[in-house]
Amino acid sequence: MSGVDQLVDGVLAGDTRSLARVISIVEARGGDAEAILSRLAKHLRGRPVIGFSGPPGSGKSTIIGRIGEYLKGNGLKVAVLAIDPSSPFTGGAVLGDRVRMVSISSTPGVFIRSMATRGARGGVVAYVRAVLRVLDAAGFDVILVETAGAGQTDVSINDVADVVAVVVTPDIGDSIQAIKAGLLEIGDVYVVNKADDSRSSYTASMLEAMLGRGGDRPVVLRTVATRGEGVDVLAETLLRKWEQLKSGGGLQARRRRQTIAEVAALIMEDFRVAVERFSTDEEFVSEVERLIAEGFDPKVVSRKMMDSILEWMKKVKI
Ligand SMILES: Nc1nc2c(ncn2[C@@H]2O[C@H](COP(=O)(O)OP(=O)(O)OP(=O)(O)O)[C@@H](O)[C@H]2O)c(=O)[nH]1
Ligand SMILES: [Mg+2]
Repeated sequence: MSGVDQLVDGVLAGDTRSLARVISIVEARGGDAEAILSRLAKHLRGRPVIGFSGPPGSGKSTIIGRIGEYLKGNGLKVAVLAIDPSSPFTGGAVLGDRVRMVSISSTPGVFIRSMATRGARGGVVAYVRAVLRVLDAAGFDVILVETAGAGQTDVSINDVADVVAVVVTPDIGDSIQAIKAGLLEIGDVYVVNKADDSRSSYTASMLEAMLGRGGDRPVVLRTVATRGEGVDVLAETLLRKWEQLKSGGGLQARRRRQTIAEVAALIMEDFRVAVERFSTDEEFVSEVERLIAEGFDPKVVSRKMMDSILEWMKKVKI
């Protein structure tokens, strides 16, 4: 049996070590990544991917930890993927996430993984979605994803999750810009966490007013994640929303959109790599210099060179 077969079989059999190893290969786009992903593709189950986004410190990890416990209590296998925007050099916040979620990380049935995406040069959405597919094929019933708020990370939660919860704090009223900065567009459910703060009902009403009226507007809920209050209702609301989306066709539409974005990201990434390598190629450089010397505009030169880059890409199989 080849190494790839062994790893894939391990993942499908629920072996956590094989799973961790496969995720590392996929994350690093290792040589076997394509073969592994192709083998796992036959085993996809399309289970819910629930995203959590919101300002730093709003309580995303605490909520995810509680929801993980709740779902596990209901007999579900849960995976958590924390996409951390913190520096990949220190890994501080990644560790922070691990520490705070420690109560569930040691419990069978909840698998936690952090991914550092900062510093990755492109195609990040594709890496994340590939890891999510691995988790789906591995048999988890629900996958919870944490990302930092809009604009603070390379990965927009809407590009990777089926249903999105935006987690804010009662003091968000003081920073309307934060809400305006894209948060109002991305959520299916809004959570005012830290509802042990007296301003939480005001903030929830304000959010409801800002989200407007109409059948399809997002729900606003309040939670005290540290005490687990409101978390069960939140978990049920998110799963119900997922079921509704699925039966109404919205889920398929979202996933199709995400897949197209993923493929586009991969194509761009391949082009970036090809152009970078090609531009240090002696023949390429002298051809460009020759054309420029002949008086062609750089835009015309780039068009002329595109064909040779494409040919070269086919030959070297980037
Ligand atoms: N008072 C109060 N504190 C809370 C509540 N939920 C979380 N916290 C605290 O808020 C702090 C941040 O919580 P996290 O869950 O790490 O928040 P986060 O959104 O994941 O933070 P980042 O990943 O750094 O963006 C921690 O000290 C939590 O204990 C709550 O409901 N009430
Ligand atoms: Mg966190």
